[in-house]
Order: sequence, then C-alpha cells, then structure tokens
Amino acid sequence: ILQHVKARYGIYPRSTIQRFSVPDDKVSWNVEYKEYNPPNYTSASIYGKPWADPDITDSNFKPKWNSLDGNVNRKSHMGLYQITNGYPINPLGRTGICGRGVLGRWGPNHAADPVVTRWKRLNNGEMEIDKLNNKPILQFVAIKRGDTGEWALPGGMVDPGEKVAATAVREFQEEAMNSLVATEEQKAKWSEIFYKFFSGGVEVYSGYVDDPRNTDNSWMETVAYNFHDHDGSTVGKLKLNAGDDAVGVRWVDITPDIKLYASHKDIVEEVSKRLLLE
Ligand code: RP5
Ligand code: MG
Ligand code: MG
Repeated sequence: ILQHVKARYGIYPRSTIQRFSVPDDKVSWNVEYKEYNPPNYTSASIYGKPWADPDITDSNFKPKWNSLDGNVNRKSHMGLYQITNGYPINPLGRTGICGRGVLGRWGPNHAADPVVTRWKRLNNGEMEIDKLNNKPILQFVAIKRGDTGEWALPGGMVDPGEKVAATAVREFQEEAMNSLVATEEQKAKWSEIFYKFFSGGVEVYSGYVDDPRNTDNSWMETVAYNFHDHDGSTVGKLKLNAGDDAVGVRWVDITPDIKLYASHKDIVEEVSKRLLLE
C-alpha cells in the first residue's frame, strides 16, 4: 500500500464527521499544508473498553511507542513512526481526522487476515479454466462485514499476547465457521480434520491497511496468511456459516473486477499471483 485513499475520504465510519479534505499532493507530512485543520474525534463507545487505550492525557498512561509494550505490540510493520506532541503519527500521511475515531489503540492497531483458498471446480470435480487467460480460477472465503456491508477477508484484531498466526485461524473459525456457538464436540471434530490445514499458513503480506477507520493518530496494520486447499478435500468442502460480526460468508472468485473492504483486494491478488506461479 503506497498511498491511502479509503482512509482519507468521506464521512468517518459510525459518525457524522466529515474528514478534512486532503488532496493527493497533500497526503505526505513532508508537504506543507498550512490550512490543515482536521476534526478531532474519538468515539465515546471505546472509552473504558478492555481492548482500548486510555486517553493520551491520562497521567497513568505511559505507552512505550515503537516497542512491545507488555502484551501490547506498539511496533509498526512500516518502521519507526513519529511522535508529535505526544501523539503517534500515521506513517502513510494525513487522513483528514485526528484522535482515535473508533480504533482502540493509539498508533498501530494490529490485526490478522486469513486468506483461505481453493481452485474453482466444475460439477465433475475438474478444475475450471478461465477462458480469457487459460488459467485456473482461484476462490477465497469472503465474509460480508456487518458494519459496512462490504465483502472482506474474515480478519480480526490480535488479542494482547496472542500469536498473529493464531489470530488468523481463530478469526476464520469465528467469522466463517461460527465457532463461537459451536459445541465442544463439533470443535473437537474440526480440530481433528483441520489441524494440519491451519498449521500450514504462508505469510503473504504484513503492513498498513487502507482501512476507513484510520486517523492521523491510529491506524490498522495486518499480517495476512494464505491457507490453500490444493485439492479441495478439506476446508474446500466445508459448509461455511457466518458468525460473530460477519453477516454473510461465501467462496468468491478472484477476478480483476473484484471489490473488497480496505486493502483486501491487494492481498487476495498477491495470493493469486503466488499460487498461479507454483
Ligand atoms: C482490517 O480490519 C483488517 O485487514 C482486518 O480484516 C479487519 C480487522 O478489524 P475487525 O474485523 O475486527 O473490525 O483493517
Ligand atoms: Mg472477528
Ligand atoms: Mg473481523
């Protein structure tokens, strides 16, 4: 991701706040923008939440920027970020809004994204070939986000102390398999079938996400892992079931015209590129 766009336009999510206009040539902090006067917004809904930081002005809050701060990872995948007047600064530039918005952490908010893939098959089990480029068609599991209604990777936030690869698997199971309401028996059966599949994740991206919730002081970062069912025999056969904050789930063909939440199109295209080369 070289420039953010979705983190720069329109009304801030779950609010009526209009972002301050930031033209393409004024995104970089290195370019002077004297008139820049973004609204300051932190949603009341995050105050006091266990996953959220206190306010920066809170005297008990002594964050260790750019480091592993106890169980909370305040390091960025993008290198060292600046601190100005005590506030961490978005490494991709101006967003037209300051404060935390609806994000819990000042600085990087770490997520993980599972990209679960299979080859598209015909009813007879044979791989379908795209007539335009003579290549097989890759499909991935997408969820429909409850907040924006957009199709997305079934990702989620890394819990304090949690291994990022474990987050990716947990979020897949919560959002695409509805594991939060599954019985112990069901979960035991799944872990038997899927243990091997979910231990074979390949990291395909780590870095900034162009998420509409980002602000000048808080932003999303992710590590995306690919889990590929090469013969469609394991997860490829699973009955998907939307859960947690997902309101839909399905296998989606990765095609050039695909539209997805945040930077998820870049991530699935990277996976498709890699698997088609193998
Ligand atoms: C995106 O937000 C990440 O790529 C990940 O998919 C998601 C995590 O946030 P929630 O799904 O928990 O809202 O930036
Ligand atoms: Mg989730
Ligand atoms: Mg999620």
